[in-house]
Amino acid sequence: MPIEKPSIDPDRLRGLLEGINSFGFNPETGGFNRVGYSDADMAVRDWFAGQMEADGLAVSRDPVANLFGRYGPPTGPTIMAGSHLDTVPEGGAFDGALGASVALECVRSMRDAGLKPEVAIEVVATAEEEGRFGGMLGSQTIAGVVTHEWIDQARDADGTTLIDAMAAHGLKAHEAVGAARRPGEVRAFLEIHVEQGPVLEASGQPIGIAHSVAGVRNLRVTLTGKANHSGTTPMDLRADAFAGLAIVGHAVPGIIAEHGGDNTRVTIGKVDLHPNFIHTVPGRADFVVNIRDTDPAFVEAVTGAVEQTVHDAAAANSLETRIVEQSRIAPVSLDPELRKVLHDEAAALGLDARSMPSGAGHDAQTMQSLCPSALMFVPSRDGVSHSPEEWSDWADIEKGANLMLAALIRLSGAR
Ligand code: HGY
Ligand code: MN
Ligand code: MN
Repeated sequence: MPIEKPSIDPDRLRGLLEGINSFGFNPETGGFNRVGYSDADMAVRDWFAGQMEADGLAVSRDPVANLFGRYGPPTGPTIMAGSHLDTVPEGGAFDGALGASVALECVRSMRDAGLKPEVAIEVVATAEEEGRFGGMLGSQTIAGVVTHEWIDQARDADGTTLIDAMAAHGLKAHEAVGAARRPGEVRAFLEIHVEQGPVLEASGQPIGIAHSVAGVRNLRVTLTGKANHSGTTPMDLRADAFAGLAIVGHAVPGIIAEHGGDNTRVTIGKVDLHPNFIHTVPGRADFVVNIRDTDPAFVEAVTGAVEQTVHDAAAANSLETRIVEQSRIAPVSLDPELRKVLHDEAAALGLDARSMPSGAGHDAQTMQSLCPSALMFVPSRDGVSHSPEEWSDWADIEKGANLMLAALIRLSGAR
């Protein structure tokens, strides 16, 4: 018989998520646009900070616009729970926003139940998790792994620098270095997130508990040939940048088969051709190759094979190449003791929880370098994410939120 525990208020949680999603909504597509350091991203942060202040939490921000809402003892160690508020372009309603909302709803539910934590709980709404500039700047700042060198080179796919994007909102990017929380101060970091894949829906399980999180490597590639007339330039005299790109794209399945494994994912999601006109042979192709795997050896092997293929494709089409590593986030195993707490609390709630890898990157994988971190999933309909079609059933969300609540009560010693 599941043990009775305080439970969350699902209507209040839904209202909070809808409040977040009133920022950056595109009625034409149904997508959400709060890319890192956009006006919508900064506006939602002000709104979310206002929610936490109205709840009586001690609210603070760090130099990269991470938000913290503290509940419980004003000093001493804390347990963090949350996720990111930024989205990909035309993203979904749940990616990141669900985790920040559930964390605040759990604190609200503890407060309503008169539960006071022995160890303070911090609701965290992180910044720039989706990697507009390549990394996961919010959680990397908290964990203290951001460098001046990375900040200096950080720019988005359109060439906007991180420094400029942040300065537009009065933020100084270099202050991220040195804004880390002290090791030992943060006892744990917990994140709930939509699965963004098909596994839980297929298995009929309402909860996933991640044992590991895939690493991410982004290669920014430029192939430079010669723009020329599409009618007069013979095929064998071209230096066609798209022809080189096409060879790389076509080679991906073979590279994975030879150098990767079952969890290897390679995506070319952004391509810019120049001058991008129908009557001109492309003189330049700019694209990013996104490589992911839970096994670092596969990430290295596949990266090497992709780089070699780029060089071969360039040689075959008289192109110059430039490959810049835009970001490197290592695969991570998450804390086994925290995972056991989640599995035990799930069992106590009568929830069937699946232990599984995460193919998507998450703040929890970055936070694991600072403190024990945990990541739990609720099912995604058709496994879809990073799309306006993203959806999770509220019955599953309620189960996941109650599991987060039970884990926070246990870990914080709330009574
Ligand atoms: O792209 C990802 O892996 C995550 O959604 N940031
Ligand atoms: Mn996410
Ligand atoms: Mn995402």
